[in-house]
Amino acid sequence: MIPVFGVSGRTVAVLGLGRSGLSAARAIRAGGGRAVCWDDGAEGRARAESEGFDLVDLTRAGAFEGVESLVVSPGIPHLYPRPHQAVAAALAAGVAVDNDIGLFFRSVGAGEAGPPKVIAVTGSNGKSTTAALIHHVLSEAGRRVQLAGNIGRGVLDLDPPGEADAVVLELSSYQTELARALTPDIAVFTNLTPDHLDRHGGMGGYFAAKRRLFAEGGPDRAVIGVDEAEGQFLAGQMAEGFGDDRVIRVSVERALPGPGWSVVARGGHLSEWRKGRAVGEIDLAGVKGLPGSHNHQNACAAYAATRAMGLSPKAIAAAFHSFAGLPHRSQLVAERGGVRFVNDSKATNVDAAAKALQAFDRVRWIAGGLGKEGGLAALEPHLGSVAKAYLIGHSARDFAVQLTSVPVEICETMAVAVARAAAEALPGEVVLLAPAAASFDQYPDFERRGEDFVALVAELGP
Ligand code: UMA
Repeated sequence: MIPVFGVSGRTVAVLGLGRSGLSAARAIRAGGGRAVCWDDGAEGRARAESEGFDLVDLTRAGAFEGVESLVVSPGIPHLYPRPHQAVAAALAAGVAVDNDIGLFFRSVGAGEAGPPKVIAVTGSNGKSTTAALIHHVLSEAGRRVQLAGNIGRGVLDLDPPGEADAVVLELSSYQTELARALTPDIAVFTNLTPDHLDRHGGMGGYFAAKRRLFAEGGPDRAVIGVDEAEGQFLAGQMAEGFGDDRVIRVSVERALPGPGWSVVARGGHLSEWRKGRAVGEIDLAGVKGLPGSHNHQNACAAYAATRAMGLSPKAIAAAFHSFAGLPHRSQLVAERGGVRFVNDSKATNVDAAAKALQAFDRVRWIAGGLGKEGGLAALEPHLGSVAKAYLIGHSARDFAVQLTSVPVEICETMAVAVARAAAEALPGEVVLLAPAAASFDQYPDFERRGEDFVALVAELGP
């Protein structure tokens, strides 16, 4: 655990007692502070109480008297669509609102061990795979490295790192928006497509939240996907000129001419360019853990970040080949009678689902859940590979109305969808779970949804 710096003898309120909140409370206590905790759910409160933390209902009048700051969990709205009642009370009382990421950056390296190299990854899609891949490449190269953040481990839960160590953080827009300190050495922006718009007051707010990772005086090195206008804009703002080595541009759509530093993947071939010359390359076609063009974008970003850490193209290529991929992201879970079953439960939005669909030639597509703002219109150009859609969850009927160009069947549950898709799939086809929707109508999270798919596929037998 990383003890929080600067809280000794002070009281800090913690709202939300899940993975990030509880680890923050423990780290505040380890730093000599008093954590007063609250969670709207009885389970969260019980967890904190069993560890001896004081519970204070932060929504009650006067709850912030004597409180230095409020640490808020990422799943709790701090501004849009409206601040949680406790956050609103803290803001009204002039109490600083922060999160575990802000506490991490203020505390890491504050002790004698010195600051580690911190690589922070954000973006709409691919940030988990990119962060995990950077972690894998660095550890294969013999570096001492830890991984945390949105990927599932609270950042304050890490072992205190020293100067020779590296830390890789996956950061969501919820986390970057709220953190009061945000100072990575290397910052990575994979891509930007609409997501979480209700939490950011629209697309501008969403981009602004992600951009905070690249604020002035920010990272030594910025790795930026430039296949959308926002990435191009950000790269343009970060670079002094086109040849500025502080920015590494990444694309999977086009060559990037000019004297700058760039990493490009086209036709399954990754190449690194500096001062107009190719200085490194990797054939991605044979890298099993990273199928499809969306994974090639992740590979480019991870390549750029680890090159910026001083690794050779050869070492990076060798590590790519031993990367197994992440659960719930283009995860091949079974092959049965020539039919492959692929779990991409993490495809919670339309863009991620489009990328998953494009990675295969002929797909029995399981989709649905809690559909997001904007509908499925953006998926239309990517439905060519879909033999049939098997629709589940709250949005099943709504998705059926929107999907006019492919055969559909309303299955309601995952069990029915898996059984129907498996029964109809022909050899060479892929049964793909890529919901294009959140999971919360039927599952606690996308992980549980993916696990259900995997278990149902296993029940199909050999
Ligand atoms: N809670 C309240 N009031 C509310 C809402 C929630 O008290 O109005 C309480 C819940 O009762 C619960 C706690 O808050 O006890 C949960 O907090 P949380 O939702 O922030 O979840 P954590 O367990 O702290 O996990 C968070 C991230 N969750 C979210 O961003 C929603 C995890 O990302 C992250 O792995 C973890 O911190 C460690 O850093 C998950 C996620 O879904 C994977 N991320 C989103 C995504 O990837 O799309 C952004």
